[in-house]
Amino acid sequence: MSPSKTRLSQASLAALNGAVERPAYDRSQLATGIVHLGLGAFHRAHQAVYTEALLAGGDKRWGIVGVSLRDPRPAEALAAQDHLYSVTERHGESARTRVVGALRGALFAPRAMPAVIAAIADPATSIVTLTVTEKGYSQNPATGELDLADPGIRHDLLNPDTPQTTLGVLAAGLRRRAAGAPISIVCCDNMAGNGDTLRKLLVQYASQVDATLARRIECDIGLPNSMVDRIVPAATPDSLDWAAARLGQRDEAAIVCEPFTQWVIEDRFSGPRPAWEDAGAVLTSDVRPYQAMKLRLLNGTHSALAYAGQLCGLETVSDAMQHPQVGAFARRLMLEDLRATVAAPAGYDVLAYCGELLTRFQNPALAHRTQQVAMDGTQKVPVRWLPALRESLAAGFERPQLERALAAWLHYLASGRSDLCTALVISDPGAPALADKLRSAADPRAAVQAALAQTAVFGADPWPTAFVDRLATHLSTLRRGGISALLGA
Ligand code: CS2
Repeated sequence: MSPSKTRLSQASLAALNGAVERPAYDRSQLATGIVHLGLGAFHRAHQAVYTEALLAGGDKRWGIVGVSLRDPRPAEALAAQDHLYSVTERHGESARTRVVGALRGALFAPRAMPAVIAAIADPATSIVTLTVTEKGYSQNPATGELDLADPGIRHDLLNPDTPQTTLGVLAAGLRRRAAGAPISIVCCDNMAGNGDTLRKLLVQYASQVDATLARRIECDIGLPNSMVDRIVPAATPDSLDWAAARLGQRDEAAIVCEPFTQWVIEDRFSGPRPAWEDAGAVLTSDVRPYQAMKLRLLNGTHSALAYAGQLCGLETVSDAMQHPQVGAFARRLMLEDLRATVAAPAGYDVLAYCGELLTRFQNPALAHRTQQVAMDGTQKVPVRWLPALRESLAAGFERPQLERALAAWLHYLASGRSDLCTALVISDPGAPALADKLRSAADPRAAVQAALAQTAVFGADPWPTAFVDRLATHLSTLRRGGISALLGA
């Protein structure tokens, strides 16, 4: 079959390959009830898919306007195809493809700020959802407070009507909103207490701009915590070609992800909300146990697979799982060290959850690159590894696999090369400062001490000397023999 040149659009829906599911409802009847900030693949494969089920069920209030804050490409690709895109769920040989119609608009904020602010201020909007990644909140990861030295925040405090940051955009929209129009903001990023954290940061930001707004955020706006889960690799030229063959049309915003999906949301909204529970979300009074379980077991193990995988020259998470040493290390890290730090949410079998995670990581149909998961480690490690490590050390427990993971990350940052001597692409704005400290130290012990003194990553509380010694031993093993020496030891 020759590759199709037809681009996915409203007019081309009828011509899609037969097995592809498509919106059966009238998209022109949708209202915009949701504004989403962070128009990456994750939102489109997760919250938008839950919302799509409600639209298909006849509740027309919840069309979505998506906003990109930094990257113009998603909004451009989506605008060229009437904001339609496909999601294919793949595991092994099985695949299910549907076209999602929930998106009504896509804005690139730097070019459309008045429209973004107006969308948040519109009384018909009663939900803002967010996937802006951990670094999108201008938070000092160690103190948890708003980072007033962040250049974006400094810009926005001086120019609150033309903001650049997530907090600045939210505050500008909320300020223009009538006080009596209730709204909820649902943070969908991988952070513990994500809604509570956002409320604190938004209040801290708003109190510098407008005291009344700060009070409204504190008292009137729903900011539920939520736990989101679905493995959604970034698209590649290959995944776009694969999707085009399946659709019979080009979709430059196509997503290929895993079938698994989970969303646990704290039932603490202000004003109307979509009945996401009808689409499989769990609404509950306490999300924290779910967040801790997911952040530590899934994301914690994912990061370890990413750094060990990068050092071994392994391109994808499933390659890393198949590698004898790296795969065994990841299993022990999850099942022995991290599992011991997790209290199961009511009715949960944590061992079964771990088994399912390991199967998901092995999904051979996904090209989930270790380089993608390795990004932004200075933001992720303080959420995924350090709380478990601190709690364990304080209670007198060693976590040998977690310590090896931490040493591997430090070595990855300092060496910038895999064991095969290929240069690694490290994408993390916080990495150079940490890498400099590690590199300029005289020996492994001094390097570990200098790294742990980076309070923005490791916090201000001192670390036990025996722990520092163990990390230093691991680092010298890594310097001498690479990751295989560390994992083989
Ligand atoms: C991953 C997550 O890139 C990463 O850091 O650990 O994006 C992970 O795939 C999702 O949280 C799964 O829900």
